[in-house]
Formats: sequence, structure tokens, C-alpha cells
Amino acid sequence: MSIENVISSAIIRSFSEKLLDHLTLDVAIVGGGPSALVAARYLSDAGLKVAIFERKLAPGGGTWGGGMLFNEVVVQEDAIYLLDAFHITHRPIPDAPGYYTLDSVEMASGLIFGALKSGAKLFNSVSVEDIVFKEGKVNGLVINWTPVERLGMHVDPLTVIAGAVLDGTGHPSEIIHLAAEKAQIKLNTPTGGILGEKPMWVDNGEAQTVENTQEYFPGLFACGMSANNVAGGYRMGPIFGGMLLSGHKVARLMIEKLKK
Ligand code: 48F
Repeated sequence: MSIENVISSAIIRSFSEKLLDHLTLDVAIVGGGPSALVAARYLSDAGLKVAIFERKLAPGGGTWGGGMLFNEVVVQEDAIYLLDAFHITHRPIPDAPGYYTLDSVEMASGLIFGALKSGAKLFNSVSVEDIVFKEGKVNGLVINWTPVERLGMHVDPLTVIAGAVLDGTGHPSEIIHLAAEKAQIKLNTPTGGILGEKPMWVDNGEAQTVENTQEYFPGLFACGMSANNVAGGYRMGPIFGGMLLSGHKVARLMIEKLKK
């Protein structure tokens, strides 16, 4: 075989094997933002089969650009153990004890590397366009290539089946929206619906991101800004401790549920 076709066939075979091996999952994660990447790492460390489906070419979500494209972010003391676990460098802010700055690109790449090294698989440029909903339960995801979605091509999707689904889609809570609207389910919120994100209130938003991280319907969890949007939490801008802690919390909740 020519080297050209050695390369092509190796890529096609290797990708196909990876996808085939991940059509049935313990956890299907939608979105590769910071909270989801932390969750992916701890879910995989617990021996669960995990895949992340990320719409964009590069996972990392809202981490890359720091604050207003200044590529630094802030993390508070409570979450520093997670930065250490991913070997991400941080520096104390001299006049604000308990707060640290770090390079947002190192954070994004460190979280991605840590999640994948733990065994989670990433399918990028893949958009989740629907859920599999059978016998009153969320059973998996309906996926398609992002370029197909973006070009509005009339191409049918494929599916993956999962023991549980994690909505890590950030501010829009896309998967919980789909579930609430299309499957007409009642969510585990005071109204049974999505309450919607509130404006900026940094410390409150950080605390609520962790509090709001939970199972919103059997088999359907949310973390990060998605959880805040579902439960009506405040936004917080470029401080990321709450996101990291939310990812760790949701991993613990999902492990507990799936190992029962
Ligand atoms: O929004 P995002 O970074 O998720 P997060 O973990 O973190 C939020 C922070 O970045 C920031 C913040 C902190 O102060 O407020 O916003 O909650 O990443 C969400 C990822 O999900 C992908 C999207 O491209 C992004 O990378 N995503 C969204 N919808 C879909 C999706 C979908 N339907 N299918 C696949 N990926």
C-alpha cells in the first residue's frame, strides 16, 4: 500500500474503532467546557466508560479567552486542589489572599489533557442535536457533525446509548432544554422548568454553580453554567473555581448513581 493510503486507512480504522467502542457508554457528556472536563477525568478515573461530544473543533469552552481576551483567569483557594491534580500552574494574587491567577490557555489545555489521559474519549466537531428518550428515561444522545448542523444539510444523525447523560453545554443548557421541551419532562427545579440564568454576582454565582450541580431528571445531570441556568443562578465571569468544583461534584454524584 502507498504511504498515502497507509495514513488514510490507519486514520479511518482507528477513528471507526474508537467510535464503535463508544456507542454504548456509562456517561455521555455534552460539551467540553471546564466543568465537563473535570467531570470526565474523575468519572474515567472511577473506571466508567466516558465520552465527550463537543460542538467545536477545540474543547475548552469559555476558558481560552480569559476575561475579555486577556488570557488570564482567577481561581479561588477551594478549587486549587483541582488545578494541582491537573498540574496547572497558578500564582497567588498579592493583595487578595485565597485568590490565584493562571494562564487561561494552560488551564484549557491542561484540563483537556488530564481528561483524555484518564481515559475519557473526545469526539470534537460533533453536535448533540437531540436525546434518546425511552420509557420515560433519558437513554442517550443523537449526534451529528457540526458542519452538517452549521450548513443546514438534511442529513440524518446517529445515536449513542448511555447509562447517564451530563449536560455541560454552558449558558444555554441545550440538552436540558431539549429534554424539557421535546420530552416534556418535569425537571427537579421549583417550577419543574428552566428558571434561567441571573445577572452577574460573582461570589453568589460561584457558590450556586456548585449547589445547582445535580441530577435534574433520572439519568440527566447538569454541571457548570448549564446547572446555573437551569436552577436560576447568578453568572460570575472569569473566575473558574465554581466550574472546577462543579465538575468534581457531578462526577461524585454520577459515580454514586451508576455504581448502585
Ligand atoms: O460554556 P462552557 O465553557 O462550559 P462550563 O463548563 O464553563 C462555563 C465557563 O466557561 C464560563 C463561565 C465561567 O465564569 O461562565 O462561561 O459551564 O463550555 C460549554 C461547551 O459546550 C459545547 C460548547 O461548544 C462549549 O465548548 N456545546 C454546547 N452545546 C453543545 C455543545 C451541543 N449541543 N453539542 C455539543 N457541544
